[in-house]
Amino acid sequence: MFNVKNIRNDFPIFSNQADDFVYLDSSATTLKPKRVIDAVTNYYTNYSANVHRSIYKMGEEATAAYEGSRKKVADFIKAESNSIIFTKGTTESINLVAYAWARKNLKEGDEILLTEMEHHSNLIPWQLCAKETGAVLKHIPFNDDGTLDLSEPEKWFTKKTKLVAVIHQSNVFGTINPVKEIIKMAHDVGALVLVDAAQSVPHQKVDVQDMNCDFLAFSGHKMLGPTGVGVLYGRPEILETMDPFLGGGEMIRTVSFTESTWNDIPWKFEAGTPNVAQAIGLGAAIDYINSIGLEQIHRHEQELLNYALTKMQEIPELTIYGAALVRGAVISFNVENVHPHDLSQLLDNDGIAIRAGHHCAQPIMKKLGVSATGRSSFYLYNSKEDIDRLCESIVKTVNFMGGSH
Ligand code: C6P
Repeated sequence: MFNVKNIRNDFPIFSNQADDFVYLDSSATTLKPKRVIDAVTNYYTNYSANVHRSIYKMGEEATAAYEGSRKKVADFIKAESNSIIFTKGTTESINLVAYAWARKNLKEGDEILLTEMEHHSNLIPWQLCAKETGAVLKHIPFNDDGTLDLSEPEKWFTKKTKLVAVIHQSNVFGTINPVKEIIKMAHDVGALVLVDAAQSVPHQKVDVQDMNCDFLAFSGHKMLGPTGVGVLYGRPEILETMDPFLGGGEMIRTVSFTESTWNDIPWKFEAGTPNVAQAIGLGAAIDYINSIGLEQIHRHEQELLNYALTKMQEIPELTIYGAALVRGAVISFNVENVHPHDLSQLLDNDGIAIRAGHHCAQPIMKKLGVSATGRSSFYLYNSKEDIDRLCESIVKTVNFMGGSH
């Protein structure tokens, strides 16, 4: 039985905030269960050695825990361990591909295909890369309901398309894009595909074999893990052909003053002392998610999403952006005549944390004709009562601002 009350007991932050604290900003970052905090503390308290180089018991313990986490991540997305690179987060994972794969493989006139609903971290690396290589950027548009307009695939997937980089679940609309279909269309024209899975891996089963993507990027801190750790999955045969991203210790096999040779994948891409504690914490986060069950978490979130959509639609002054049928538990909205920053502040007075802003997706805001939106996002520790509190507080704000209620 999925029991939110028990789950909340696993998150120390609920004891340290006010009793009526409601956290609805898990798309930005999630709260951390005690198990993750303990795993990080345990590493620093009991075996805080460097990895891959310390030939003593404590060092071997640290290496085993670090590499053990890699295996947990690999199993979580149905990949092989050598295809899992630890990075700082989704942003660094995408930049790694833009530097270590794209700059080597793209030339003038090649096309990088993105969508209009990308997060800045899946836009800027490609803008920088296009400037340097002469590659051309194209963007699949989104419809009014926040779904991708894939009605004219031949317009987007051409012989010139060399890389498709697409968001799996929108951090603004919640839309879950048909990535399998997109990957098939990309592969049919010989392009590789990077999936930005920052908002999907924490909330639904992602199987890279079944999806058949070439790269997949996500962040530990959005899936109950520590900040400062993320993942790049890369198809091993592609990773083998790539040059390193960063140079330094541990990513080499031999070094002279003029020449070096590289370590095996994935270590070729992990220069210097890695984020050992954070990676170990991410392993603990995956253990925790598995102990609850990702499918159960997903079902709970979908229930919350449907409940929230129904309740929020009852508030006439509220506009919801995005109406995809297949979507995750995130809702962006605006309240008539209330700036989202003011709304967020007023909700905060009632102990409710939502995000307000452009959500690192300014092109989406521009197309919607707004400067910002409010956004509430849900995870396993949220309840229907949280949503009731949100709606009550929104209505209170509307009344305070002179609305019709
Ligand atoms: N979105 C949000 O509130 P980092 O910062 O590297 O961990 O993740 C970047 C990122 C990439 N792609 C998507 C789809 C994302 O949602 C994010 C992070 C947060 O929506 C912070 S802006």
